[in-house]
Amino acid sequence: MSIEIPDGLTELLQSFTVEVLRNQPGDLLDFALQYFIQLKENQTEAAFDNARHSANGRPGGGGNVSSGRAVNFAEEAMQIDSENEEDDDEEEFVAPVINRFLRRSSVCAEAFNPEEEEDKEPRITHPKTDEQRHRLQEACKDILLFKNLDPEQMSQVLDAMFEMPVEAGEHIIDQDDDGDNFYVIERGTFDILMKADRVERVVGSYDNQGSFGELALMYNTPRAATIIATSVGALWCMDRPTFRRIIVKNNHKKRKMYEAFIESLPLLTSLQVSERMCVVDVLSSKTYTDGEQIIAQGATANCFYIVESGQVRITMNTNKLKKEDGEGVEEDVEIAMCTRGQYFGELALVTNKPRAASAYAVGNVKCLVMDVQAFERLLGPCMDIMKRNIVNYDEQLAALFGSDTDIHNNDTAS
Ligand code: 1OR
Ligand code: 1OR
Repeated sequence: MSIEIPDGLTELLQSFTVEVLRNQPGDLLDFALQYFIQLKENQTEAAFDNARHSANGRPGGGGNVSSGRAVNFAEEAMQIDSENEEDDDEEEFVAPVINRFLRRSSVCAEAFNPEEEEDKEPRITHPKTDEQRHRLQEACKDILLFKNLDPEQMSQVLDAMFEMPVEAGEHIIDQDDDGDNFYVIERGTFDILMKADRVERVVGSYDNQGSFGELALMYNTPRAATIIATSVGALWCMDRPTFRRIIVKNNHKKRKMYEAFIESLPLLTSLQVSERMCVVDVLSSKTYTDGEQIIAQGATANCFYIVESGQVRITMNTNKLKKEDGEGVEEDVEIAMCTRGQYFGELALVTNKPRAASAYAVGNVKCLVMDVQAFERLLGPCMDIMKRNIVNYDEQLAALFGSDTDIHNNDTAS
């Protein structure tokens, strides 16, 4: 006699088992009861949501709830733990439904006071398969805003994030809207558009990496730009309460930690104090060991660096510059040494060219790193100082290799 396994049973039990293992509930029966009630409620909510999205012409975001498969219910499910991480509160598992596409109607009136906001909001978890978690970790590994988080905070961030497939042409963010989510790009290309004098134009783009949507959440301001997908892609989203509870709180600490250092930087003297604090918000600290390459000559540039501690050796491959008589040994020549408070990696961002030189750590090095979008948004007033230095590079380069050498046209991308 053959017994037919109902469609979805395996996935349903698998998802439930994963949740039991993750939550380690004291009362298994009670947990099961709440879990399955929650799944049922999620199914209803998500079906409603899908209907709403298709009415809006927006894709349903991958939640194929109408198929009735348990695995999809589990993807939709969200849990909110109660406040204290160390408490034995897993027994009190509550899993109210939060619609992951729900947009907050108004957030701009809220004050910036992360200490007051501390842990008021319940903790949010979106269950994920191992495969999803792996993809999420890959997408997040170079996100600067996450670099300063401790392992516990990072784990909460990963728990809270949820996946959102996107279509080409889809508006992820519209300028002037209120901020709901922060987005990390897993794949896909996106344009950044800004309105000036009622004319909207593309001011930048993201190519399969990076993140956006942090500003409205950090500063309780309307969205500063429009972000449109220019290909099919996938995003990971973090809800506003989690972003504020973890990232904004962390920024508050960062400001205290770096205030004096940032004030001391000659490069930033043209910025107002509040602007300098905004610079701190987007900087993250990266460490390098002796000999580690920080920048590769010829590579595409997407970051700017300030040395926090240690020394950074800048080298130039002379054969790459003097290609016509480039026979003989490839030679890396040291052209500069950067120490605490000095910056590097600005040239390629200013000229929009590949990296003109390489950078290596000498001993243990700590650098503050900023991405290209933040560099363009915040360091405009510092451009005069940077350009003066770039003229110096040109002069030194001409003195060393002849006046026809041009670091702005370094087309040695490897
Ligand atoms: P948000 O929450 O304001 C729009 O929503 C997002 O676009 C914003 O967060 C940033 O993450 C992202 N100026 C403002 N926002 C930018 C910019 C930008 N680039 C990306 N975003 N730029 C200044 C242009 C004068 C830099 C353009 C390359
Ligand atoms: P980047 O984005 O091109 C390499 O990445 C960085 O090395 C570059 O920005 C500068 O920040 C830094 N010429 C070119 N780049 C230099 C130089 C330099 N010094 C530091 N960098 N010269 C040395 C001048 C003392 C002239 C070459 C002889």
